[in-house]
Amino acid sequence: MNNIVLITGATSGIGEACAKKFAAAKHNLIITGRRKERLDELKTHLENEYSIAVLPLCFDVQNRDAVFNAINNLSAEWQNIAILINNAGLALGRDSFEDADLNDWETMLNTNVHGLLYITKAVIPFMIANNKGHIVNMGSVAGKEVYEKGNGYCASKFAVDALNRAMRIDLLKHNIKVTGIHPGAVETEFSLVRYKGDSATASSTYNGITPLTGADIAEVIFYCTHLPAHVCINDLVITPTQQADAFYFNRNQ
Ligand code: NDP
Ligand code: 8X3
Repeated sequence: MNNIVLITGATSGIGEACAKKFAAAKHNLIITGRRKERLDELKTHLENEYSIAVLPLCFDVQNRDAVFNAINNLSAEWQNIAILINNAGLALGRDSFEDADLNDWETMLNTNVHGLLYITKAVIPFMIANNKGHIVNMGSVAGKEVYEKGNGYCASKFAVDALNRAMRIDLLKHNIKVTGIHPGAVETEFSLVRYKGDSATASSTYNGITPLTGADIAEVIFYCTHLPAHVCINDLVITPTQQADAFYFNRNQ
């Protein structure tokens, strides 16, 4: 099977939008996440709608053994992964450093950094064997600038930015493209997760702006991964028009 795209965190938001975008272009997909029902629903929907093959893999990216078990046990036809979208991730809390919860920090670092490392390490042997591949790493404006009460989340996304650059250097000899995508405000389940179910605070994140959607980011990732073989976009920062960077917003009054 050709054209296989592995998308982590495909059960909502940007990952789910990527799954729909790539499915519409007839890519076969491996989709991952912890919520099995959502994975199964998405598989059924995409296979019926686009006549492609979808393999759902349910695991927590923080669990190193679960990641390697899932990827190492792929059948030969699913090993031919052309594109890996390292998207699974989260923010937890928006607290000043001295008040922040150690468990929140550990979960963010274990998911956003360790999880990305495990998945990538498990997948790259297939790309190396093919002498080609494309890895897309989901960073953030939070990985470009540190903001107040961003501490642990910013640290995790600065690490993603560093890993993105490090991978590009080390995997150069294997003809593997590496692209960092760094969005600003995208309206997904992200803020609801960050504010632990407080929907009023979560929705206030987008007050007075038209935020990006998961589909906007999926469009950009699709573009980056469909350029000619000799072209690699290294790094992109994408914000809503009403957001300049991690700090400055032009909110409607
Ligand atoms: P969502 O909360 O909508 O989606 C997050 C996805 O990550 C879900 O599919 C979730 O699946 C998965 N995920 C989270 N933790 C784990 C885990 N431990 N193991 C496996 N999968 C996990 O948020 P977004 O779509 O917005 O976020 C996607 C990425 O984009 C994240 O890396 C985020 O940091 C980044 N980002 C988001 C921005 C935004 O404003 N929304 C801006 C910049 C970057 P499940 O719960 O089923 O496991
Ligand atoms: C999500 C964007 O600004 O909330 O990564 O950190 S921000």
